[in-house]
Amino acid sequence: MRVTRRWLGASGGLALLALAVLAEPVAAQTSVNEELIFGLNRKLLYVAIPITVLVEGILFYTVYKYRNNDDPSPTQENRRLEITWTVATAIILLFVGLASYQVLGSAFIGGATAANPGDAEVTNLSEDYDGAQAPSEADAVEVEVVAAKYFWEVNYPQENVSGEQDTVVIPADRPVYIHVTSTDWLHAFHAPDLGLKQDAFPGEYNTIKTEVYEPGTYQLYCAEYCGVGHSQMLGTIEVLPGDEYDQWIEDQRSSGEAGGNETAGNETANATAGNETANATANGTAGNETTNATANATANGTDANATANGTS
Ligand SMILES: [Cu+2]
Repeated sequence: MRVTRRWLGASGGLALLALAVLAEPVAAQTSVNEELIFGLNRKLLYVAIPITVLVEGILFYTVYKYRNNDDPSPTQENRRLEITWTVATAIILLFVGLASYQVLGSAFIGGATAANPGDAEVTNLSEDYDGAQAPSEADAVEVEVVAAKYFWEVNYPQENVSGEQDTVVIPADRPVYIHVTSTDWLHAFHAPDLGLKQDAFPGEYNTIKTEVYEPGTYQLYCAEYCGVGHSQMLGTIEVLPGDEYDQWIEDQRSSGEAGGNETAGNETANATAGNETANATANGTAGNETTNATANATANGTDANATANGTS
């Protein structure tokens, strides 16, 4: 009776496992990173499932077959069996090692350094830190993401576009290098749908490389507990088709040069300042009126940005 129940439990478990694997939709790959990570996951599952089935099968067969054996004797040495399981295990581990190495050694997963150890300088970043990896491709796009409590500042160092907040705009089908850093303490840049994750350390840059296939909007999270505002430290990654991205960058640049850009209810202003750094945040609620104003200004004799949102 007990054995029957175990059999039922076991076959139920295996059926669930098989269902989980089969039911997993073969979703369209969103990025190279995601493709590599889930490709490895699938490869390893193809190895793990037969092993699980084999081991559990032998286990339950043995339990059932010897259920009435009141006088068990230990197994005698079986050299052939020992050699078989040693060799089989070695082959499996070799496969797992090689498959993982292929993915971890890729610039998209192991860091841009892995495939591009050159020391080409990344210029025009907002902080004077080491660690940023320069692209090896001519058409690559570079984005600087500076984490701070509790928002993401996004700059485009090669385009002289800076001060975007919480929205990372990148083109599809082009290599993108994201230089991640922090101004206060630990944060982590995490976009699970794109297979992107990188720590944001104060004092250094970490570069992640990606190439996204699917234009769209993806959620960006902070994946390192950083304080009371951590759960609100969200952003989005807008992936635009290549030509739309070029147009967008062009718009940002010209609005920056014009010194101002206005939309109803939203105001963005860029000013030029001498040698100063200023941060101001003001929130006010009065009667039926809510006003949020955030101003960030960083200037090395270059520029200052102010963003103001008002709803009334
Ligand atoms: Cu955080």
